[in-house]
Amino acid sequence: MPNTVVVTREEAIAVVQLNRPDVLNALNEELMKELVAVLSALDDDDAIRCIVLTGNERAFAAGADIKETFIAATPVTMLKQDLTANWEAIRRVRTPIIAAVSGYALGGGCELAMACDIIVASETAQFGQPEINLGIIPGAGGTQRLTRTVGKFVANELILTGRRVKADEAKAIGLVAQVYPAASWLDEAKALARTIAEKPPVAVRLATEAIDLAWNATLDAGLEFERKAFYLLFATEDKKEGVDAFVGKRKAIFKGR
Ligand code: DAK
Repeated sequence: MPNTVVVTREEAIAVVQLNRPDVLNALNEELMKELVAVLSALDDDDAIRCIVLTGNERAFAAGADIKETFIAATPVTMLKQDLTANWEAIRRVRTPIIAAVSGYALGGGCELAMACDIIVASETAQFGQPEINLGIIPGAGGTQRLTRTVGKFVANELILTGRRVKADEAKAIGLVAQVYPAASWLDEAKALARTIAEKPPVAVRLATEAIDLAWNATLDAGLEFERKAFYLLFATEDKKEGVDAFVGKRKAIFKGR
């Protein structure tokens, strides 16, 4: 049983809650390891079609655990620890992950949300990359993912000042897909997950892979992948089911085949 994350399965969706509330879900090594183990296990489970990653009302995560990770760290200890391995493992998860953010998503917390496929937020959410105030810079993808998301000029302003942005601004700059009322943010995130869980899983997977490629590849390579993925889906039972259901004016039931 993990100590620092709580997993709840609700039919085809799973909710993974970061659970170090006393330190605003600061990401220490134990939490990162447990998070990777939990996400990888859910990813291997065909019954789970969408994951909601969340914290609590006060914090999604306030970043790396500064006390545990940074006080005694040297370049060599950090290199040996290979902190990046956990983040790479999260990136390899193919089941779509919705980051449902309430309260603080700072530093590594913001980077963790950006490692997910969709970010939704409570109106109380605050995002930021405050590393500059510690004499460092984002190290888990922030300079790259935030810049690809909001562009160079907004990214520089946020990363060089450490300024926090509230939910509405985060939505306006494209970091957040939806802002929900504080009373219902998690229910809304779960409803979104259920909607995605009803879609054809192979198409969902190929769509997220293609969208990720838009960050990584040239336009030609991305278009080529999209085209092949599009053709491939014509071999699935779910494509036949989706088209048959449309023609028959009924709801499609997708099986991931
Ligand atoms: N680490 C450890 N403890 C933390 C913490 C953190 N990041 N954030 C909060 N806490 C603890 C506080 O120390 C406090 O503990 P006690 O004093 O009660 O023992 C408790 O949580 C409650 O926090 P506050 O008392 O400070 O609460 P406030 O409401 O006054 O303030 C705050 C909330 C979020 C504004 C404030 O706590 C804060 O500024 N926290 C630090 C935020 C921050 O600077 N985050 C960025 C850290 S750097 C990498 C992977 C990851 C990273 C880098 C590389 N690789 C793969 C290479 C990530 C780096 C970072 O995230």
